[in-house]
Amino acid sequence: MLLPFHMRQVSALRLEDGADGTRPLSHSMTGHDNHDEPNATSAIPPHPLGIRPLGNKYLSDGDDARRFLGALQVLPDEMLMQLLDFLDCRTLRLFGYTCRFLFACSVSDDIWKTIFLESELGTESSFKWRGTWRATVLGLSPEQKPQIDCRSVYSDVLHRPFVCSHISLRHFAKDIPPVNKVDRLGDLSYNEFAERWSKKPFILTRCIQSWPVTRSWTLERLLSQYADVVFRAEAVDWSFATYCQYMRDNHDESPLYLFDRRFAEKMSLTVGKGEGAAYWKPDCFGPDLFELLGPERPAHRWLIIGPEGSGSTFHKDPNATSAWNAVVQGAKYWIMFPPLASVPGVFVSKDSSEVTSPLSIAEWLLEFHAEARKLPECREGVCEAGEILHVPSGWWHLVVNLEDGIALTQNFVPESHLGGVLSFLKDKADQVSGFENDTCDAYGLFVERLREQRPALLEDGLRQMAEKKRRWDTVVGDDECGGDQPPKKSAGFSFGFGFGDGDEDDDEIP
Ligand SMILES: O=C(O)CCC(=O)C(=O)O
Ligand SMILES: [Fe+2]
Repeated sequence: MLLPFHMRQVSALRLEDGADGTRPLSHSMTGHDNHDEPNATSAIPPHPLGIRPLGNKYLSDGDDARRFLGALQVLPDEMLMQLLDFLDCRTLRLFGYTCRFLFACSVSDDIWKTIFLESELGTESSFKWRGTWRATVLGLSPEQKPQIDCRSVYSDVLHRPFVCSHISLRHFAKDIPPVNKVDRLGDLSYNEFAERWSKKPFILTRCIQSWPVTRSWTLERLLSQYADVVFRAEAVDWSFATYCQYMRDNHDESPLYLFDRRFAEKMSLTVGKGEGAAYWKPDCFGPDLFELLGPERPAHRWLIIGPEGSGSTFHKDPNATSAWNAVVQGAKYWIMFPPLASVPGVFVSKDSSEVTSPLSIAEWLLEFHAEARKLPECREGVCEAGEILHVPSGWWHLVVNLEDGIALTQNFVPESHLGGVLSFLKDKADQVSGFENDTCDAYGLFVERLREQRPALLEDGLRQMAEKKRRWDTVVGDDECGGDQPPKKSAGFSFGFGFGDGDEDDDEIP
């Protein structure tokens, strides 16, 4: 995964009804909703401490807790929170006891997550998860929740994460405009894939039913079989039992996502057709050219488990690979854009090595989903349990779990994308990822293996690569070519987005 550099979008919330702040938000923050329709924010409960969005302050004639901050009043809320990030656990608690506003800041669970990760607990794989990072660090029981009345605290910075962790994500997966819908097919042959589909996203509804895991894996069964197996979930390595406790009882805006690439070894699974196999790669995607690298291939398969609301923020998959993602339990909403599209709310550095997007999936959905789905390049779909989705090389995607779920994913290099992968390995060597540390020339290694085992294909790939470069140079002129930012469309610009029969060239640009 290409990890984005996150940037929190802080925008003012609209005024909330109800002077006591105990009523749920009654209207959307996006301003696009019909007031009679339930929307993403209509079921949000009142904040447990009574914290309210900033806009409420201007209609209130009651207390304003911010006035008791003393000299710290000059600092905006964002900066106060950053300041608190520097405090250790004890100082943070003491600071929180000095006034109501700082108390509200000091119980923010994001700060406690950092404290957890930096403490000894952060390196343990099994411990008691207590519903919040703060309760877990401090060993608090459910009755020991913070109880201070914070109804005089008005702050978007403090209220917004609460909104984001309670919005209805299903709302965003509904009413997909027909032109946006990702194609849904039964199954495909390799020839059909190679000829028509390798550059398009699609969902196969009858492809993975024969996998043993499709019939046998549920979260409960995995828990009974693998409770003590330690899996990677972002920055932590937790036993599956611990992760399940977390998954069932957390209020994080971006829940920790279990994403483990050594799962087959850890669970003693056999992958690939044969006696006792748990699952195998579907035939339709054909040969995976990175298999020529044998044990030197970069990381390519992952077990993905997460609660409702977890998922992946906008990214392109590593090394210009394509991918498939099979849902074993749950359902995932996908929103995708072709390689050259500008995705609303996602900013890419000139060489595309850095991606800046809103901190959380919920925040992107609230701020940008309505605008994004109006774009002609947008593709959306829900991949249900028993279905598998194809992500073509270079496509942007954001994925969110609509239910607690299990998925298996694999990245691969189909013959039709060989030129794009070779270009990436050669021209973006600094962005190549997933190889063992001692592979410093991934391009050289891949070319060598292709030359030994598939020489004709290598010639083809090198031709594709040279042709791409020639066309790119013609369109942008030699010195303008700094990365793969889409060129400004001009009369002479001729790259398609690949919505025809799939043979337009919308690959990564050299
Ligand atoms: O299931 C998901 O969250 C999507 C995973 C993904 O996009 C990836 O592995 O690159
Ligand atoms: Fe991905």
